[in-house]
Amino acid sequence: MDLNTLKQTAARRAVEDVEDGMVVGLGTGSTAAFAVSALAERVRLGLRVVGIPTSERTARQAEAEGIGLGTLAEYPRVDLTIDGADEVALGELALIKGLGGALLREKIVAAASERLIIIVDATKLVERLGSHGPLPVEVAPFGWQATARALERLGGQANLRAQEGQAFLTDGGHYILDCRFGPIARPAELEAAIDRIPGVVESGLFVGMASAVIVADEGGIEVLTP
Ligand code: ABF
Repeated sequence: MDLNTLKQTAARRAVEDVEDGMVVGLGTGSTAAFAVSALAERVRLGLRVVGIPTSERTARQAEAEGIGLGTLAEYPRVDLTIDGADEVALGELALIKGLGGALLREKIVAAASERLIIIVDATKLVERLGSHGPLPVEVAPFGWQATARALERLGGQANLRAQEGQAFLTDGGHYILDCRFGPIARPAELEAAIDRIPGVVESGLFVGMASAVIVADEGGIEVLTP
């Protein structure tokens, strides 16, 4: 089974939890995009939902596929958000998110949600966060070099994310520093320390937020709960 089939399998399973009349947070990334498509299929069959997109990219996809969208101003309480992740720590189900560049809106929508369902293929599971890749941290462009130095004092090697020779800009007009911390022993403590740095807008550590993680691998689907 290829990776896309696994992502689609997890996405379809998550969308089964959506009920008529729900306000649904729509995640970002290739796995979440499969969930948007699966939800759109159900909408075409008569399911009524309002989608709260976590990025401009997801908003465009959802609109193109026929899902009606709303905002957190109109719907401050989200019933269920379905989103992907870059790494999932077994056990407490803490997450690294943000390689897709949408971590701030993803975290705002997740925090407004009754339930956050994370969908991943099994390659995203780790013993300790930071084992696979960097931790993305969204920062204000002003003085980002000073913010990077402060992150390095916490032990992370910070690199400004670039795209086509320019600093990558998030939907909110911020930069992203991809920080290599190596395996992270205490994600909640690191998240709190990062949040205290002036210039940090949000970190890609999502601790204590996932209600469930749906993992697809060759053997089928497993639903992990914290
Ligand atoms: C979003 O998309 C992000 O939080 C995460 O960075 C990324 C995962 O993308 P993919 O599903 O393409 O691996 O969920």
